[in-house]
Amino acid sequence: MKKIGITCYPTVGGSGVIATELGMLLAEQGNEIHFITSSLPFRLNHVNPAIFYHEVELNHYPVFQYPPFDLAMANKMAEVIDQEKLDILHVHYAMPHAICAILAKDIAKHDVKIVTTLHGTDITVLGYDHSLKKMIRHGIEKSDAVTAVSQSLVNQTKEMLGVEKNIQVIYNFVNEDNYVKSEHPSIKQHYGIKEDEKVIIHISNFRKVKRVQDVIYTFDKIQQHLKAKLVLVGDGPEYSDAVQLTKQLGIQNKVLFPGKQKNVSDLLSISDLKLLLSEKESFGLVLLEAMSCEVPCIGTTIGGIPEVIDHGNSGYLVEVGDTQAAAAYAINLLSDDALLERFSKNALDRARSCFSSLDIVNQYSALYDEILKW
Ligand code: GMT
Repeated sequence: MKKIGITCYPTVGGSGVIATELGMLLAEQGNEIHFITSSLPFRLNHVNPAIFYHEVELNHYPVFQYPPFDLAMANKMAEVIDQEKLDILHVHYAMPHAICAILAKDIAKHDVKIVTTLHGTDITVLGYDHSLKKMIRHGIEKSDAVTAVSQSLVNQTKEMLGVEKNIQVIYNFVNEDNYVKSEHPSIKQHYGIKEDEKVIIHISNFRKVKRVQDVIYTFDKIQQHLKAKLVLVGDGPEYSDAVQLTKQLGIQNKVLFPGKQKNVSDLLSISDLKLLLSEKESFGLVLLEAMSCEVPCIGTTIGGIPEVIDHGNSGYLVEVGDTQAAAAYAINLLSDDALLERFSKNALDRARSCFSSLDIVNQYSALYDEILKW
């Protein structure tokens, strides 16, 4: 049994989901898990006596222009390391969590090993703010072990930061009990989707990098050839422009905006195809969620997406911005029932065989065991 601290962004987002699901699975395997976060991780829905939650509280002192959240986080980490005698502190993101963990390790009396998982946004941040380069590099180099969610992210990190450190690829996973295709005839009815209409789905936080407009342009071309509805799940900065574009194209009656949803597997279960046409994506957890629910995907050739989608077998890859190619693949797939069925089955097989939660959790456990020997 190991005592493992986990820090992540607890709000909706792939990295928070992975960190939380990992914690819950490690607890099921007999470890003691201590989440150290600013609020309760949104996926933390299991009652398990081996799971603890330590909230980072922030006091507002009038002397500080900006509340020192990262220092409060480091302080809480140090407290938990000493009180609980943590073996491992596993942080998600170098910035700021690895930096907080390194500071906490310096402060704490009890020795702890730091594992940092990179999810991609550290590298995206660098694109905007190069002054943070040394800080991110420090977080990576001072961690006892570093993992990244795709080989592409390893290459990008090494290229942009010039780090020598070994970075191990440990892919993302989904909880197979939650992401499974189920029969929901009534959902289609509730959303006004007819039986003979194909359902195309996109799920994201509507940030610019997700290129939601490309999804809409692709759908516009698809719906000119076959009966279909587009379900755009999520919310974020590009939401209003996305709504506007559907009106401009005159397809607003064919596009649904259900907003943020908790049970996306129910919506995936009524979907025939998933589109993720981002310009940056270190992995694309939503693709794996779709594949696990037997939904083939069309994604862009960037970042880790080609490591998830097996082009021509479980989905297709297109260049960023090539909505023509995305629509052509979609029309071909959605017009051929036998092909669609084969792709759906292949998507599920790939999700279960290449990204099995048990395999991934075992890879993290093996890494913890290895660094604890040092
Ligand atoms: O993509 C986002 O906006 C959210 C971000 C996050 O922190 O969850 O996603 C990143 O981590 C996910 C989990 O590893 C990956 O599936 C996403 O591809 C990655 N996003 C980017 O690289 C842009």
